[in-house]
This record gives sequence, structure tokens and C-alpha cells, in this order.
Amino acid sequence: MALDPETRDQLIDTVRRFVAERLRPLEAQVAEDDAIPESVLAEMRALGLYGLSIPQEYGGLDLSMEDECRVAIELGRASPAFRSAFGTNVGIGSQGLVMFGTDAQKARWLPGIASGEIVTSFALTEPEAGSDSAAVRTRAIKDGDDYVLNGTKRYITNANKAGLFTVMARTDPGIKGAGGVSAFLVPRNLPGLSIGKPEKKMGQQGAHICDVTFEDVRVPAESRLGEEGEGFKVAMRVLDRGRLHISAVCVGVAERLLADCVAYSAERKQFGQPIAAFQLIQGMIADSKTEALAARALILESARGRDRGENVTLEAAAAKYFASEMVGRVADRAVQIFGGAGYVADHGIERLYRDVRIFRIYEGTSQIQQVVIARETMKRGG
Ligand code: COS
Repeated sequence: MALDPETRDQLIDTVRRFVAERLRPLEAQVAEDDAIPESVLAEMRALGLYGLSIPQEYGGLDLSMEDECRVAIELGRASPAFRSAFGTNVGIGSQGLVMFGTDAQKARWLPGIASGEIVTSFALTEPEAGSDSAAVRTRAIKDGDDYVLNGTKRYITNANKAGLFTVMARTDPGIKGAGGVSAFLVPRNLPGLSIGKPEKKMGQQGAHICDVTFEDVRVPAESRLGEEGEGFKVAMRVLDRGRLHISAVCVGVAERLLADCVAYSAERKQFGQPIAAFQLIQGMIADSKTEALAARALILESARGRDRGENVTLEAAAAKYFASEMVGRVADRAVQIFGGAGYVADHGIERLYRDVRIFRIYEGTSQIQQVVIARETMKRGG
């Protein structure tokens, strides 16, 4: 649902202040501790951030894709680990349920997801199924009124906090590719479900990814999301949406880095003047600004297309490809503008440089986005 412009501006203003006043001062501490304080998570819940995309009848804010992207841009101005705390509830962890769930499944889970009482995870990736996500080996074998799950999922965001997983598993071992995969809603507390230790990562400390292992985990047939064999499509539809959200976060980080670069280059003096006076510095700022503006326009236009009900598989892939590569370049230029100060930890520039690297990998690598863009362009005839 699109908010009226006044309500939308109020929401964006509230999020902007929360990011500036509450999240940014805690960034270094969160990175150091690899944990977000519970009091901050409680504030995020109170602000409704876990339920940005959940229908209002289940307690969420039900934002349009465009408004969600505008909020995600604001959230990108703080360390991306903060957004990750509720990012799965807004995106990949809830949207399969929102788009394909039955009324009973929605009533059971969505209120807790919207309030943040339940954290969700999206369990698609496996040790042998990364970019080739149709190759999932996790099995879900029908046994009476249940399915029995066996297998391992890898790098699952928020798995250590999740109360509910959307799991893609092979129900038909006779079909090797996408058609043999089904989606399931799997609660955390089932016998046989175990979570690995959080991985040590390059960046985004405070956000966690873990293995999830299923050993004879029994779920009732009503836990299936969509029809048998529809799981891959569920996953792809979820990712189409998620890719727009992630792109918007990239723009937020880029805009924040630009603001940091402008402030620093006005203050830092060399050769008797602020480095902002040098045209080679200005060139880097101009390139970063131009690319951030282009990404913002592409994302918001694609989001509006989705809100109009259009198929935006191509546009979402293009937005993710462009925005994630763009923020990599912007972060690299930021280190260059800050010089030695960008390389040491004090200003947080090197932390963001590491944080943004994953944007070119998760929810589909840049190379997968290129594949999707090319295929869709050829399908559309240009
Ligand atoms: N929306 C709806 N359906 C889709 C779809 C989409 N965006 N993309 C594909 N499908 C459908 C296809 O239409 C096809 O259905 P039919 O057989 O009925 O025609 C089916 O899904 C299989 O699609 P396809 O043949 O394109 O599958 P591929 O194995 O070639 O894989 C890619 C397609 C590579 C694009 C896919 O595996 C992918 O996106 N990989 C990256 C996964 C990823 O992002 N992982 C990150 C982990 S989650 S954080």
C-alpha cells in the first residue's frame, strides 16, 4: 500500500533520526562486539521496522515497494549490520509466506513476524547449491501426513535467531532441477533441526550467518508453501523483491559515504588548502554522486513498476547489479579520498569498504544478475 506523501515523509524522517541519533553512534561498538544491543533491537521493533512489508491486517506497515526502498535507503546510512537484524523479516524470510501462504499460515506466523517477536530466515543456499540454486539436495520426503527433511543449508542469515525458516527442499528426487523443489515453513524448535556456529566474516559484524542442518525433521504437510514443485518459483519471486531492497540499501551506504567524503575533504588540508579544492578529489566525488543518483533513479522506477503489478525480474536484477557494483566503487573512492585515515579503523571508512563487499554476492552474484538481465532482455526482444 502506498502511504500518502505526508505520512511517508514522517516515516522517513523518523527512520532518518533513528539512524543518525541511535544507530550511527553505536556502529563501532557493534562491530567490535559482533552483536547489536537488545535495547536497540527493542527500539527497532517498537518503530515497526520488522513489519515494513507485512500486510496491515497482520500488524505490519504494508509499505509499497517504492516506500520500502525509500526507507531502506535511509537505513543504509548506518552500518548495514543493523538493517540485517530485521532485513530477513522484511524480505526473504517473510515474502514467500506473504505471496504464497494460505490464510491459516499467514494468521499463524505473520503477526509475530511483523512485531519482530519471531525472526525469520530464508534457507535456499547449500554447500553444493549457491548460484545454481535449483540444484538443492535437501530432501523432503512425504511420509503419511508429514514431510521428513534431511540436508544442510549454508550461510543462512539470522539462522541463530530465527524462529521460522522458509526452506527449499527437493520433494521429487526424480526431477533434478527446479521442478523437483518445494518450499516449507519450518519452525525452529523441531527435533532434528540444528544451527551451526556463526561464521567469521569479512564485514557486517553484528549480522550473523550459520549452517542449518535437518536430520529427519518432520513437518506436517500443511507447512508446505505453495504447491509441490513450486518451491523454486517461490524462491525466485522472493529474490526479485529482495534484490530491489538490497539495491536501495546500497544507495543509502553510497549516500552516507559521499556525505562523509564531502565533510572530510572540506576539513582536511594539504598544500595549504582543503583537499575539496582539488579537482582530482572533485572528480571522485562527482563520479560517486553521479552513480548514486543513477542507482537511486533505477531502483525507485523499478519499485514503482513492481507496485503497478509489472514483472520486474529484469529491472530488479539490473538494480542489484548496478547498485552493488556502484557502492563498491564509491567505497573504494572513499578510502582513496580519506587516504591513510580511510585505511585505519577510526573513521569507519574501511569498515564500510568491507561491509559492502557482500552486496555483490548475496541474493545473487553480479554474474547471476547479468545472466538474468541477458535472458530477460532476449525474452523481451530487446
Ligand atoms: N520468477 C518466477 N519464476 C521464475 C523466475 C522468477 N524470477 N526465475 C525463474 N523462474 C522459473 C522459470 O520460469 C522456470 O519455470 P518453468 O520451468 O516452469 O519455465 C523455473 O523457475 C526454472 O528457471 P530457470 O530455468 O531460469 O532456472 P535455472 O536453474 O537456469 O536458474 C538462475 C536460474 C541462475 C537465475 C537462478 O538459479 C538464480 O537466481 N540463482 C541465484 C540464486 C541466488 O540468488 N542465491 C542467493 C541465495 S539467497 S540470499
